[in-house]
Amino acid sequence: MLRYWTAGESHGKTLLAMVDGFPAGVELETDSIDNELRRRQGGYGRGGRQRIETDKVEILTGIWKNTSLGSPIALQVVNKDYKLERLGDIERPRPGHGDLTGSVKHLSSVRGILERSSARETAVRVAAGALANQLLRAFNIRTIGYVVELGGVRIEPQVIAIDEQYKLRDQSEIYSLDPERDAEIKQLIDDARKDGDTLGGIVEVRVEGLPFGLGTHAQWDRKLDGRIAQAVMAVQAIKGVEIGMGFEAARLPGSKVHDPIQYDESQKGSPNLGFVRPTNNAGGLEAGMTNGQPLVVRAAKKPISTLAKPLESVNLKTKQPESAEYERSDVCALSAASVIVENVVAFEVACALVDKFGGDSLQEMKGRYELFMKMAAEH
Ligand code: EPS
Repeated sequence: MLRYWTAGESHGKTLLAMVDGFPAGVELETDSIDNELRRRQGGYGRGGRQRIETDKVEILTGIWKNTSLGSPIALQVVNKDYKLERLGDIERPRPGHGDLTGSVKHLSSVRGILERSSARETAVRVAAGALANQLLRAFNIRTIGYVVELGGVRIEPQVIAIDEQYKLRDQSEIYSLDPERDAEIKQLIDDARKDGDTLGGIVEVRVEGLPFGLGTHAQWDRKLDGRIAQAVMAVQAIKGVEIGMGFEAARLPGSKVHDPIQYDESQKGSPNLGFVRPTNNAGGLEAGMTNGQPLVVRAAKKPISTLAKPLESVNLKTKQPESAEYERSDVCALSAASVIVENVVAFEVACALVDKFGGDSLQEMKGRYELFMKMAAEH
């Protein structure tokens, strides 16, 4: 069973992820993890913190001669802006953040809550996901995340080959698949900044090259759609998750929703085993299992809750009305969210891959994968 936990505070010494159940024999490198960390720090609309940090991963354990050992892997991203001991408490909780609810729940300071609930923690979730992605690549499974809507403005994703999508996304400061619209979208963010406001939006993740049968129909807590929904919903500021057609499927008759099944002999050697679908409204998942089609997940991110023009709040000591606290923040961290959601989805897909093909070693997983593909093709 592949899983991970994280530890660390936004302005504490360090951030850690402990990855358990990662198979032995995977060649690991830090460049691709660092690349994701760099992308997470970027995107238009980020705040001052990202000019202080240059996030880099250290793989502290579970590795020998650049190869995973099958033992727990501890990942570290050190905070340059370590100042937790010097920071005071805040008295005017920010609506939308965990300030009020967390401090009441733990009978604690607000500081103790906001430092852990900050989206800074996603740096090590991205590191864990990017590590998992190195396992996925050994099976030719590829992931991409991009922005499809920002501040209510839709940016239609171009349906083209994934290599072309990577190129377009990496040209866009918004991390959308339409860099030509960057100027228009950046203006929205600039306007929000001028108004002391923040903006959210929607990101989409696609995963290609998935075999049939990751996840299960048989038990609720191992259905892959449920696993993905939990992982994505648990990213800071995410308020909605859709798979495939998502909420739109509720508005249409079945004849316009379900993806017809066709067979194309020429594709029988590919992960879809020749079963092609003219549409992919299911988003690659039927009954909690991958169906050989690309996985498509969307996540809705609310605007960041720290506003330069603060909202109405209450002083926790006096109980008198006062404006919420303002601490340095971002105007829009949606591009970062596209990186985070891509990587948390990658981790869940890797978990499902390990569940299906065994997690002791890459060699064994590959053997079982090949055997399954052969048996499924003959089925
Ligand atoms: C973040 C780092 C934080 C915030 C942001 C995410 O840095 P600091 O608090 O030092 O400015 O910029 O946190 C939030 C959006 C939040 O709501 O807490 C990061 O690295 O992603």
